Amino acid sequence: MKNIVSRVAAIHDISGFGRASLTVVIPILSTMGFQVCPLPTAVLSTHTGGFEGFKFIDLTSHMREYIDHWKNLDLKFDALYSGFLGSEEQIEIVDDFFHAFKKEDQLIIVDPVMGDDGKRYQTVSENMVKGMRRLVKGADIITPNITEAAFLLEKDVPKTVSETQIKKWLNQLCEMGPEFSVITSVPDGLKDKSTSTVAYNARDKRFWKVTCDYIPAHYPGTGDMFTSVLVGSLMQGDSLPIALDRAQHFVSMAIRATFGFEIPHREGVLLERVLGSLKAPVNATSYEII
Ligand code: PXL
Repeated sequence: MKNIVSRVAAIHDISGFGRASLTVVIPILSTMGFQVCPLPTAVLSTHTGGFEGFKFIDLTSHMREYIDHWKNLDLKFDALYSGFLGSEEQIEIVDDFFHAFKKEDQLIIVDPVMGDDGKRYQTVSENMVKGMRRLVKGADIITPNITEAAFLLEKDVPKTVSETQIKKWLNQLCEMGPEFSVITSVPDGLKDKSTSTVAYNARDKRFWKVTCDYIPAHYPGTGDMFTSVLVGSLMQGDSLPIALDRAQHFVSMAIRATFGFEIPHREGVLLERVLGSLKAPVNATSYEII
């Protein structure tokens, strides 16, 4: 039987403080009308971006039994969506999960969470980066930021990048397996006051770009917010450029809602202030074809 409310398996960590991973994935996708079923990869007291001394509970040794229970229940998911993984061994576990739960008319999204600003996150090893290159092969959509795209393609992280170069990267990412590749936080070579999100649909060979004014602030968790809105929007039936537009504008609005306050950046953006806007009809259309 078809799921009455479409269902997403969300393979991410849960960080108790700091608005990242499951604490943003669940509210966003629930608000957009989907049932979120978490498959937690790790439990942390806080995310790792800007906090020291956090408690990190790796759930690797429990995941296969957790998944076996879902297999026994014969659960069906309309989307499989992975993000932050807790260990190198989880690459194989998640890949096996994708194969076991694959079905027709389903989206598989891998957000290859590994780092930002040219650096790996504290818990991400070089072998996890190698593993992520394997995991993305089985995805329909991947959403690295510019640092993660460079890691996947084994390139240096660029300070600026031309349109020709970024199109080449998007193409190379799709050659690894996915049909859609998206790169976020792309520094604009011409206008140093803006960053863009770019995307490529390998089926119809079209490139898209959404540009936003640069706000001089970096908040952890905004990548998880971006991909969650993108997933929700595609599941609602939007096209790739509209989904890109909605996701980028939602994150920009969340950053703007936060930036005027003196809140430590590591606490993340004020998601609760902007969540309701996801219920509004689609009205953002600033994407360009490149
Ligand atoms: O937002 C990505 C993310 C997810 N999970 C954990 C993190 C981060 C980024 O810092 O530390 C635990």
